[in-house]
Amino acid sequence: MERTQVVILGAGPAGLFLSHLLHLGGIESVVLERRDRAYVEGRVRAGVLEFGAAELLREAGLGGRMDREGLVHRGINLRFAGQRHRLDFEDLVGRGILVYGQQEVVKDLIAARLAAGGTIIFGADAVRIEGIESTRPTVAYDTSSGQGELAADVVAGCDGSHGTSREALTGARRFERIYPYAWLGILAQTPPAAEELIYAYHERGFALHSMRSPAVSRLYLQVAPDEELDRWPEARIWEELRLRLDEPSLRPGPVIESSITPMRSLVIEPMQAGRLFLAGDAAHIVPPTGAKGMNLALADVSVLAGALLEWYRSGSTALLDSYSADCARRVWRAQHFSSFMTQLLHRDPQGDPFEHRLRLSNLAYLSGSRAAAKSLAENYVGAATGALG
Ligand code: RFL
Ligand code: PHB
Repeated sequence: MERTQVVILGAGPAGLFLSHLLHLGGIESVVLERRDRAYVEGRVRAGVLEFGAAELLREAGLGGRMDREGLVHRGINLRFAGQRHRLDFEDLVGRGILVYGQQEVVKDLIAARLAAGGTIIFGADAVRIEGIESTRPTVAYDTSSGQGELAADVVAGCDGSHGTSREALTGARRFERIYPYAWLGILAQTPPAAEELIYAYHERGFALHSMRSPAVSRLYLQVAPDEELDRWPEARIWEELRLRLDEPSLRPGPVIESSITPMRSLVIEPMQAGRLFLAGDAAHIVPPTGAKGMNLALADVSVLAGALLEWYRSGSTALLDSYSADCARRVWRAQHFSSFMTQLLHRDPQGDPFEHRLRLSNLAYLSGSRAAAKSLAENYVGAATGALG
């Protein structure tokens, strides 16, 4: 059986960043990833980095391409009742956000790990975690050429929302909420219709205008949770975006990628049992409306890496013991904010007129009151817990 110090399940932002931070601290790890490298690098997901998350990447020496190609945004726009209102985050809370695709973060992390001689085993599906209550847990994994097994001091479950590590975490509580909405997302070869993000609340449903570069737009539409992509030919998607976003400069362009994502909130607590630690989507899922998922994943593993380094250095388990509680504060704030943004901006599927008027009232309040706008800004940029700098 092979041996390493930390075995990490999953080469998403959480697993890769953890492996990188451990390496910087002189600790060896092996990353097991179910998919192949091209798949992982091509998967289109999140786009917004909080100020603090971008800073964490910079501090770890990963800011080069991010700062050259990432788009600095000072604020976002809310659109409702036929008007667009800008929330200027820099003015409200003194910081903005960085629009840089998750797949770019993942590419940068893989390149850094491989350049430093790190081990990422692609095509390795972790199937069994054993011995988490002992000092020598093991992970068995399947590859196309047979089964392998790794022994380690610690197992980090960074295997996302459909991984296996969550099931191995015995005795944890599960908090969950399902929403009656899904997002149809497209990546399109067309210049963004505006400089910043636009969150649009419309009688036809929510729409979001985002981007990846000056030539590539990322756009989303609220659809029913059981909606099928086949029912959305490109012409229908563009027409619906035109109606809901109401941006005269929105131009249809070739669609590079499209997918439908159901929305839910989930927290597993505590995020640890014995020598198994969960991080990122394996431990918690947020609906994407608050743009928090990738940021939470990066924040979790920076706490976990710090705790592991301290343990290897001094033998003290104090930081490992408080890992879950230390993360929970940020996780629950993000859960509340993501749930709030989701309820605020999505059309009630029953079309309840009372709900509609409540949403319009709150949107008007957020656009008109500096105190209300400041609260949203503080949460959006990740300053509401004070924990990310
Ligand atoms: P990931 O990225 O899902 O990575 C987990 C990895 O584990 C692998 N895996 C396994 N490997 C080995 N053995 C097994 N048994 C395995 N099971 C799974 C998987 O193949 C995968 O490579 O989780 P991680 O690292 O925790 O990162 C979390 C983020 O990916 C996620 O929170 C964000 O994408 C959420 N999200 C957003 N987050 C933001 O911060 N800002 C955003 O603007 C934002 N927008 C979004 C989003 C997610 C979206 N979708 C598609 C869910 C927009 C969308 C549409
Ligand atoms: C994205 O650019 O993909 C994006 C931006 C903001 C969100 C969700 C996704 O709230």
